[in-house]
Amino acid sequence: MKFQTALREPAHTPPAQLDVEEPIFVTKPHLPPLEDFIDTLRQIWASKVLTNGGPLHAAFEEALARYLGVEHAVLFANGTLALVTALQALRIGGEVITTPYSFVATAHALLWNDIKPVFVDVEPDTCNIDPELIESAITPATTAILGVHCYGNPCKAARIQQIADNYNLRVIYDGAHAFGVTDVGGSVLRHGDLTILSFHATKVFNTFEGGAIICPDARTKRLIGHLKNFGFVDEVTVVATGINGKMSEINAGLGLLQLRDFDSVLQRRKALYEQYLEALAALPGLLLPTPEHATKYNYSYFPVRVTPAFAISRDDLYARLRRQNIFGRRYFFPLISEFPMYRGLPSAAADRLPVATQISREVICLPLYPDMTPGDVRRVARAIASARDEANQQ
Ligand code: T4K
Repeated sequence: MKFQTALREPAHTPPAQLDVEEPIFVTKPHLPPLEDFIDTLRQIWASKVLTNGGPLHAAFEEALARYLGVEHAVLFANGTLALVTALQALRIGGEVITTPYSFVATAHALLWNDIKPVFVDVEPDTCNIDPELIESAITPATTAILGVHCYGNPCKAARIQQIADNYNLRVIYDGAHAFGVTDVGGSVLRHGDLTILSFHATKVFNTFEGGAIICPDARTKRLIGHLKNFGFVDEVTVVATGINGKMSEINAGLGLLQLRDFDSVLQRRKALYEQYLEALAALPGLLLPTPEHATKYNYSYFPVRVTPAFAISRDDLYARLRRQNIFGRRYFFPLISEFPMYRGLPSAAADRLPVATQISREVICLPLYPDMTPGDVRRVARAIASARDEANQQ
């Protein structure tokens, strides 16, 4: 993805309506028809198998791997537990090189494992860890690189792997935003040693709460299976201090229905995304996303950057939109490196992270979800244009 500059100056934009309209939130989860889910609930009520690897769990795990085009998936209760467990499965310790531009769970998973995060800056076009800055952050304590496919934009995985191979490091990807994304060669989830997914309510693909680890071989899958189930191998054998990371039958049953709907969800997201690009193209100073690194993209977020060339600041625009009942989100502000448990780290200094700091001060993710209407997109675009016009007239 690259942020692109608008090329045209707009004609006069009519002011947004003054009467308060329905709220538009940054996202609204897709859900299958309730009757279909009630059928799933009937199955669960009949079987009384609620969790611990029941039939819906098995079916969803298999269907998921097939749909995503990966070797193996291991289901989890959420993406954070999946990431904590992925690090344990690879026995990662010491220092891990990662990005400050992500949801805080990315780095929290390191602290939960007593690992020291080392932040390196991101690339301006993808918002992902800049591979060319990784080498200078490597120390004798470095064990791994933790990349994030931010907003679903693929990391430069080949370059990252090359560096990891040179220094004998493991590579883990936080693919919480990257459900269904492909690059040249297939699913982006195939990269690295392990990749995690999140199926949280706010994600492109949700199971209310949920997550997964994508892994390349059956042996690792078995190990992760033990780690997410207290370390149990059988009734009397515990091989690790595992956690309870299991996904329940309700979440897995919902996942099966969501998989069935996902292609049409993507089509609707794509149409709205393209409508945004068209509607906002005429606003100079507003940088729009172009997801050009994915061969198939998932349209998970619509991040715009409000640069100094725009009439008002990001925070002013954010506040003005809120007054119009439009609730974009500043994903990701503050940077992870600015939170209290990270800001004392030498790698957290803002002058070492100039690109991430700037993007974080400029970004707003605009509302984008499959049930949004073209009228909603027009309303958001109109509100942005009139915020700018009003400021210009003041
Ligand atoms: N790595 C990355 C890169 C991530 O982005 C995340 C999660 C993780 C790891 C961890 O995965 P999980 O452990 O969560 O599986 C949200 C989510 O809570 C979080 O899952 C997500 N990233 C993060 C980017 O965003 P908030 O604080 O923005 O959520 P919230 O509750 O303010 O919701 C935003 C809007 O969504 C609401 O205004 C309305 C709508 N919404 C939300 C929920 C929860 C609904 O319509 N229904 C709902 O049930 O954090």
